Amino acid sequence: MRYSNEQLDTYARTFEHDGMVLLKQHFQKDTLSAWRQAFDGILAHKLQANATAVRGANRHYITLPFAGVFADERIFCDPDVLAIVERVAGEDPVMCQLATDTPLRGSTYQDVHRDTPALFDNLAETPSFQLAVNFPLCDVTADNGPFETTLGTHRMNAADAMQAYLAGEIPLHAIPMELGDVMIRDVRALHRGTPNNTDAPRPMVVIGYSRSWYFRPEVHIDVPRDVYERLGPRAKRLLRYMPQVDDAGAVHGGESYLKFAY
Ligand SMILES: O=C(O)CCC(=O)C(=O)O
Repeated sequence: MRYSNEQLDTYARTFEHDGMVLLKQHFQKDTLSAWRQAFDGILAHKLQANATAVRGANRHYITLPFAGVFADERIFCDPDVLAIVERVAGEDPVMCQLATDTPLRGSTYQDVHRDTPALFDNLAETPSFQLAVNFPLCDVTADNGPFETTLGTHRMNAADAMQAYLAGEIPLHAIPMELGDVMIRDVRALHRGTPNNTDAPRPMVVIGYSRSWYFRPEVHIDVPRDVYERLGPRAKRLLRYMPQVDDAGAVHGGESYLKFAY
């Protein structure tokens, strides 16, 4: 779907106010089903090898390979998503993360948290600089671990936001999602993962976009050189700071990547 400029402006205004927007039925379900099929193999392998980052009991953070179905410009260069990202986080953003969060049965409530500190301590919060674009690889219901978030805390001082949340002044909202829905959020908003009480994993993809000048040393995407060569100009530009690799582990540096690695 392509939104009009007016619709995109409305989404951007909602984002500024709430810290998130939900685009209903935005990505093709058959595309996401192919992601799910490929992800299930990765999940099984990573769980067996004990090779996930654990984000709470039975809750796994797993990066996706930038290859095959996952290196899909229709997803990470989606013009509507990028138009909203640019409206709220400035032109010429950087893509820096392609990963998944998956609670399994036995997962619990996470502590309410932000995903990044403020840019400047003790100052009123700045405009957005780090966004997560989330989309599930299944329907997300009350039973299988809906993401819960506060609204509006992305632009509050972190301590004030936590105090207001603990005082019961700012509620959490569960965000049910259908396969195909896309959430764009400012990662400073207070939020938490919730328990998956079903036997089916609940994978949620996270694509990270940052302001053009913002570098996140804790995440990166290894971009195979042959995959990179086949990408269009917009995709190459988004990935300009990501390392290009000839094979797993062989890093040859993306444009200007090394200059930030201090
Ligand atoms: O997967 C989720 O629902 C939330 C995960 C999360 O917020 C985190 O791990 O930081």
